[in-house]
Amino acid sequence: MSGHSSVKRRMQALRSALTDYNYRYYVLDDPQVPDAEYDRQFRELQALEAEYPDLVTPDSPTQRIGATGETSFDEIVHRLPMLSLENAFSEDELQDFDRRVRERLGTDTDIDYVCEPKLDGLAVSLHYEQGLLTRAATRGDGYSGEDITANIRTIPSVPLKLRGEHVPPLVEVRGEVYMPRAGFESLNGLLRDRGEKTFVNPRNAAAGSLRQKNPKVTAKRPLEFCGYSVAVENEADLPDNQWDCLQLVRQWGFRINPEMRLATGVDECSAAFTDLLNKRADLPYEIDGIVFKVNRLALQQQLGFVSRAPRWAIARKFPAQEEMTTIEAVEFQVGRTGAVTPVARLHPVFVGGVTVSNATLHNMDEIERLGLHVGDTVFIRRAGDVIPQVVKVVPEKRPADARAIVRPEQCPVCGSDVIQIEGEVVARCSGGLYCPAQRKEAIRHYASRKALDIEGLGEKWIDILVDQGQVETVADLYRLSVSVLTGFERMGEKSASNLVAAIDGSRHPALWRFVYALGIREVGEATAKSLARHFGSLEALMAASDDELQSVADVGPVVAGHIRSFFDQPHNQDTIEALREAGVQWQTEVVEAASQPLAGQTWVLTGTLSSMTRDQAKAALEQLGAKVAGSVSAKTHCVVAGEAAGSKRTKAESLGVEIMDEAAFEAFLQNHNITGRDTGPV
Ligand code: I6G
Repeated sequence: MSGHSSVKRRMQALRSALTDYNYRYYVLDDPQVPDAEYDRQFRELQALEAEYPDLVTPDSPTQRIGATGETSFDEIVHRLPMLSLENAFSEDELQDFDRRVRERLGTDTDIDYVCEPKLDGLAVSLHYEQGLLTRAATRGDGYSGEDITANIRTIPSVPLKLRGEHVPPLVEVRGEVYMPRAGFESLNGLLRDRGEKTFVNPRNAAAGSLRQKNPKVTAKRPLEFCGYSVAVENEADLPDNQWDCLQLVRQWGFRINPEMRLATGVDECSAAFTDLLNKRADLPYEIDGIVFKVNRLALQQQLGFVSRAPRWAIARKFPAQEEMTTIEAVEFQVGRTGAVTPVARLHPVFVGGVTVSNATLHNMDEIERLGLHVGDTVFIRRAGDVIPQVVKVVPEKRPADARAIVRPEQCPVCGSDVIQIEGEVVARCSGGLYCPAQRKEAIRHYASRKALDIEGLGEKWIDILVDQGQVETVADLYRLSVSVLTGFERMGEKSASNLVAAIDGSRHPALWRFVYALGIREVGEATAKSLARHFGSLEALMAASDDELQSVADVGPVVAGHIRSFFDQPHNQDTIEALREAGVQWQTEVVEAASQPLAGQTWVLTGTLSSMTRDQAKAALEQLGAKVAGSVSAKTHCVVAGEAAGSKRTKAESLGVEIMDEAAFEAFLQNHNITGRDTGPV
């Protein structure tokens, strides 16, 4: 007796929770639980109702085909109800389905099934009268849906007129409206940039896009349509099996799913399931399972329907890509380039086929946008091979002791200041030369060709030297000896002495190369050259105020901020001092303002020059103070056009920008006492 009443209470709780979830999902567009959780509770209620039929109530969410949507679109009553599909969550459930099909048909022979990916979108019904699209409806509660004709007409893969000569007078094509992954990512990126709420998944995005009051908004959304069934008034107008019906749908101008295939018997269905599951991450759209349909329409008719689903079809579901869990902590990681990234530590959860216990949070803006606290219940999404993401917080489930998330002021790895320049979303550790997290990247950059050009010091050696504790900062490179290096496996005497010689040869770099080699954020080759020219010595650059830095061409407030915070870190200062002590002596530059006649000007090189290389021409122009850009604009001062100059020359002509041919350019350089082949450091 008490068992019966506790079952009754459980059923009541499930009914009320499911009704609430439906309302949040369909009316408020704001799901409160992931689909997988909804499905679990729905199935639990279904199972209890099957066991205790006297406890079924007419308002139970199981007693309707689907859920009611918002009523602000006109209502359309479906000619034939739009059913849903029975789900199979295991191999056993699929085998059971096939057995039931064969039992009902009274046959032992293998059944032919059409296997089709189940797109994660929204089912819609399209009506064509005399070949013309006349109305489109959502599934709604299965008996009537919403009139979304105006929005559907904006989807390019929906034909407005059916192709072909002999189209039946009334055709209904059903299928899925969905948003491909790439479109979903760019839409969410756009919404994020605008500080607007993003969509949890492509299906949510497709639903939100279809329910727009203004079709112009829908038209901008990357929606697609794929057909999966067809009905006509006179059955004789259709082939006698599902496969051929879909070929006809394709001939009328629809997209049908290219992954569709035929299987004979349930074992081939299982193989199709495994194949598709393996392909899932590579498909350009999301799928949540595979649908198996008895191919012959006569057999479909014989099987008929049960409550809300056809007996001749089943959806074998894939592992859910969204689940719910809680945030146990948020930690901050430092990447190779110093980016300080928050990472959520999760209560482990099985999602997208694996157990997940960490999720990236990208940056502090993302945490703010989500309104995330430690202790929160969240939706985790793991789609394809991408890193698991937190896509939604459920504020109703926030515990009283939830904690706000604060970005650390100091790098959790090296203790240097963490800097976030205004207008930038990423916070960074400013101990670039010293921070262990950035060590390898700092050394790789220092040794790279455009920096100190230490030949032979590639990533492989940097890994070994750092991992073996021989090198912590770039200054340690100068202490390496042939005997230390030959101690490593696969390092012969000759390559060891070559590497030591290459390191030794880097002791007297031009100032700009040294400044570039420090790896200050956003200080590339051109900016390093401008800084070297302007300040003449490292001491002057290190002591420069923010205003002085900003007086240099190319240096705005952001770059000036990066330079200042780099030189302000004691660890970076120590490393520069250690370099000096190790015998590294950058050359001081004395550059008179008068020798920079092109200062502030932007030049463009195009076509082939016969007397010098592109790099030589660039170096010569930079020596005269010009910035060399890759494209022509109204701000370009002059274009040097060599042989076979093309569109850049044409653009310069149309903008009235001065153009110099090779002879004029050579004369120009000679006038300034420069030969194009002079590529030495400026
Ligand atoms: O919701 C659905 C998705 C895909 C379907 C469906 C389908 O075929 C590939 N087929 C039917 C018959 C139904 N729903 C009712």
